[in-house]
Amino acid sequence: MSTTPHWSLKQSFAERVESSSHPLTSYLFRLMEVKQSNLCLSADVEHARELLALADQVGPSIVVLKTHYDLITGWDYQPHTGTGAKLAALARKHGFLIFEDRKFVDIGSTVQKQYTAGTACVIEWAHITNADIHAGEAMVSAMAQAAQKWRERVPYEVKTSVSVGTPGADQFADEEAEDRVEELRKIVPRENGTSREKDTDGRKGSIVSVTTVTQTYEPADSPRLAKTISEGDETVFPGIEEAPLERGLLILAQMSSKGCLMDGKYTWECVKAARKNKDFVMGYVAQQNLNGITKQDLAPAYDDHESAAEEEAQADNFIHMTPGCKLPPPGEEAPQGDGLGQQYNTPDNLVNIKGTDIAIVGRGIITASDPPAEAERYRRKAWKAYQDRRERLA
Ligand code: 6AU
Repeated sequence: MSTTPHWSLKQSFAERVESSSHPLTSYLFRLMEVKQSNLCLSADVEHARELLALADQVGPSIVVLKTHYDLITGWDYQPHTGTGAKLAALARKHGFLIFEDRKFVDIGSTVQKQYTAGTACVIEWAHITNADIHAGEAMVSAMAQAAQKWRERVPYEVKTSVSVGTPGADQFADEEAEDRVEELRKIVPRENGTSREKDTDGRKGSIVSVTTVTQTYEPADSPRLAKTISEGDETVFPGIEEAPLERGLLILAQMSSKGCLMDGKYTWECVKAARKNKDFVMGYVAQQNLNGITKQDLAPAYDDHESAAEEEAQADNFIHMTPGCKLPPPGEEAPQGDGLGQQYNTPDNLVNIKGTDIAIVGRGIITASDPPAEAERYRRKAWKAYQDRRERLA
């Protein structure tokens, strides 16, 4: 391993804004500077109500809120008024990004659907998600492709109402109505936010069977949509503009759990996949900094017949988010594991010594008697670790 620390380890988050190849990473670095925070809350609570209350309380201290939607009871899947939309409103209010820790892993075609459709429609409300790439690099490019398609569609969304004729929309079986909406989506404007078949006021009628269906194109980020959210959070965090609509992926390159089977060869494949998909991959969930890393560092005996990725190592500016983070109890030096395989490190060890950027903390904050105060304590510790790293490597 090279003894010279990679340039990205020495730079401030502000300095890394410019050289980021992903708009969401640039935004996140700026947000981190504005809030003086490199803390992510892992909001693994039982009920959706608890999740929203926690996000509102802890929001000021964090830059990322991480969810596992599938462990939350009472998750409301409604796209404009459900839990995802409410979280998005809180994210705008407090200035944080939402990271759904879905750990996608499957063939490309399946992950595309899991990411952009289905009950949860993760892409609609989560700025960031992650993938375990044991299925191979193709799933990363498949997800990138799906995100790109979604991004092209998102400035305008279709609202469908039946205005003339019978039967009315409420008489369609749900599935039939969905099919009709899908049909209509095919003629929805894709490029530059303009309709392919030009219309005058954004409304267009088309005949479907005996029914006239009217589409209204409405910006997905319209404040009107936010008003349907009961948190009443049309307010926007004043320190920075709203997050860009681009979506980003973190590759799960290393895990914090005891006995994890992700070896150096796997991590090296993650590094190659990240370098190949810079437009979509923001960085890693990892236990160490991987910027500038080579095959020699990770898996010297592995013959992968590819050296191209190594040549790009110098340009790396990926962001690293690290779970398995906890402060030790008073009077103790090191945090203990959870008895279920989770291994913990302090923010100082992760951010200062191992060179990662964002500390992900779950139970360390959630189970505290005063979660907002504890989140502030973690924010200060993780930020100090980042400052100490810069000082140490200057
Ligand atoms: O702080 P904790 O231990 O309460 O929570 C850690 C959170 C959990 C895990 O599912 C997740 O971080 N996690 C991950 C992620 C983020 O992908 C990877 C890993 O290696 N270890 C880990 O704990 O929500």
